[in-house]
Amino acid sequence: MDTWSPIHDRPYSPVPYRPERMPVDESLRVAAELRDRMRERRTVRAFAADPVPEQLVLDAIAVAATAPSGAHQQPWTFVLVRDPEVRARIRVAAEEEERVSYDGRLGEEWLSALRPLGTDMHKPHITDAPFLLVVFQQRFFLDGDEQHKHYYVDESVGIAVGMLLTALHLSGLAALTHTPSPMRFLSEVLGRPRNEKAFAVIPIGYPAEDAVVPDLVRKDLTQVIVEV
Ligand code: IYR
Repeated sequence: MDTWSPIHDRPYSPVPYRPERMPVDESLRVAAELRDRMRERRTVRAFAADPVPEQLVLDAIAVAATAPSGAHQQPWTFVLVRDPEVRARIRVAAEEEERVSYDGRLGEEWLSALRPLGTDMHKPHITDAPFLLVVFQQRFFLDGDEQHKHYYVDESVGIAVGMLLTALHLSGLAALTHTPSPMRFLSEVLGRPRNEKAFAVIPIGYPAEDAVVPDLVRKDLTQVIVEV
């Protein structure tokens, strides 16, 4: 298999793309099943200690890494943090930032938007979930001393994380999209290069037996679709 390297100086050669056409009735069945399964996805904040096969996480990352990206620059790095000591340091730093945030840095409007969810500065999942994945966005590509700008980085990495969450859910796993703010400490603790910026911290595992989630209601499709 080819190893990827950035292309600046020549067009990609066109290659045929002829996926087998799915019969419409099968498409409809798959789409409805996927819709119903994805309606069961919930953000989980309490994880069971039960081990998770690492392959499930690696396969979900593989799915995320197929996301479309600006100029096909694939501006993402997935850091799978195994070292318990590193995880402990991330938790301490994240809880320190969150304490300042919840103590007022977020501002009253933001804090009242969060109140219904009942979140607070405590982030036990950072150390307690079986896996911790930290997603970084590559703001530019570093080629020795040369820098090449990346395009649509937020959009590309956001799509990749959406695909990751979908893959995890369809594999039977639960996850939390945690965005401590500011996240600069993650680059330091994880030793990431200067072209990378933390995007999200994603604990992964099975929900704890006594896990609860807020009684949320999703918008009805009539509230999110406009047909013109
Ligand atoms: N980053 C904080 C606050 C927070 C912000 C939003 I917007 C949320 O949807 C949830 C939490 C935290 O993780 O607690």
